[in-house]
Amino acid sequence: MRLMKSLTGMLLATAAMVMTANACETTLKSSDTHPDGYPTVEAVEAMGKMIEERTDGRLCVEVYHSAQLGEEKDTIEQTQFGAIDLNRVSLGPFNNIIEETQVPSLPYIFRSVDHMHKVMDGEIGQEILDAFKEHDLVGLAFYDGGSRSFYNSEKPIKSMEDLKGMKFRVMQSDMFVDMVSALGANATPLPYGEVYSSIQTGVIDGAENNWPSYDTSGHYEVAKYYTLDQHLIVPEVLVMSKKSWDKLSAEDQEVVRQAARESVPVMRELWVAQEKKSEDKVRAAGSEIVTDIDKTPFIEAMKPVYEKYVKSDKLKDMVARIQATE
Ligand code: GTR
Repeated sequence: MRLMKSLTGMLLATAAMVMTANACETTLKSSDTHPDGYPTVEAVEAMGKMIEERTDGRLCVEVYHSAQLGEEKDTIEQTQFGAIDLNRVSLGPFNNIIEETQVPSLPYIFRSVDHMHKVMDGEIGQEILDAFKEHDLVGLAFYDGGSRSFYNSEKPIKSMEDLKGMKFRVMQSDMFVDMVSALGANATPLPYGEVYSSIQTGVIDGAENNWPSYDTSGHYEVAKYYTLDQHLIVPEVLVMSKKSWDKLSAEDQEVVRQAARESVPVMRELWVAQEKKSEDKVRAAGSEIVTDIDKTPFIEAMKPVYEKYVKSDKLKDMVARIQATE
């Protein structure tokens, strides 16, 4: 009897799943390099739930986490072609394609995460989202990426001098290559998925990232020295393929836009908790953290990067407005 009951229960559950699955006329494929449970993955899933509810299950979102659809640079191209509908990426890999994304990716442009939020939640953030349009993409929302700092397998970095001659992986952005060179080190642009083995085999000495990525990528296992120089507070972005966007009705477009907006506070809350959890975990695992670092020489060393990348009046004006944002 018990067996019959549980079998009936299972059948009903399966039928319900099939019905929900069938009800989705369109399932938007969303890419993320991070593993299941990471704040960005969860935030897009939360957005998907809102979309599904608000379209009575017609429109659904499925997140392909852990780089199942490829590394960021490639998934960006696939999103432009329409093979991927949604993509959650750092602004870094957009730097070589969309010049406006260089501005919030500039080293030390933001004084704090609060400053970054003020800028990206306001007019400047909207201008940057709008810039995606010309590149077959629709910019939907910005997520947090904390602040990025250097870690390596060799030694604790206590000053800029210690970076000299070391090899660091950067995201695939020319600006980040120049940033590392300006600090006296050597940069190797690599996809995220290749960083662990490259550190392990000594191809590079280290990389740079925030607490959650340093933890969940496992990089802390092969690069235990982490110095909080916080050279970047680069936001992350959720974009949609223009091709997929154009297939939606105006009402559904609005549902997607609004749900993306509402996923931002969800993401921020998850982010703060994850930063703490990851910090605790890597400290307990034996990472050596240098917190006492004078950032002034790092900031000064960035002058040539600003000179090279902030050239047009448009970008100069954007930088000035960011600096003037209280
Ligand atoms: C993470 C970011 C990813 C990816 C990665 C990287 O912090 O969330 O989107 O850009 O860094 O360094 O490639």
